[in-house]
Amino acid sequence: MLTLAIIKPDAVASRKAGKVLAHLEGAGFAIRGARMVRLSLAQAEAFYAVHRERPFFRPLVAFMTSGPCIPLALERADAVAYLRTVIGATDPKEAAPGTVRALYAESKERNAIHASDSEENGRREVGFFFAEADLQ
Ligand code: 3AN
Repeated sequence: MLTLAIIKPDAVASRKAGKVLAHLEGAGFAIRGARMVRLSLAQAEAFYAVHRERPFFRPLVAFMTSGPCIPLALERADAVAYLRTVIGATDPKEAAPGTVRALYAESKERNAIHASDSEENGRREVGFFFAEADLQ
């Protein structure tokens, strides 16, 4: 099963992308797709469309377009649920010790990594960044 992760602009800017990637591989994920992209405003708004009405939508879009990020298509058994466990809670102050966000996130917004939250969203989000032919 595939899921989508994004190493967010904060982690790329602070040169933690390699550590995050190593953590994901260490957790048993195989990298099937990887890119570095700078999201446009329209792309970030479309990706986070489900959050359009939330108070953090504008700052979230501004942050996600502030610099390059690294979308990853990751494969593992039970990939979607397992990656959620590996990244930890949205707010690093609440994230379990040893999770990606506990280790590398700066704040609830600048929180190092995105992960799909359901199998349906996983399929949609992998398709947002990768054509079938791009997946290895
Ligand atoms: P998660 O990334 O843990 O699935 P979501 O889907 O609820 O969290 O939120 C999407 C993104 O929006 C988060 N990764 C985080 O960057 C940001 N976010 C969520 N809730 C807040 C909040 N209360 N304040 C600031 N940013 C938030």
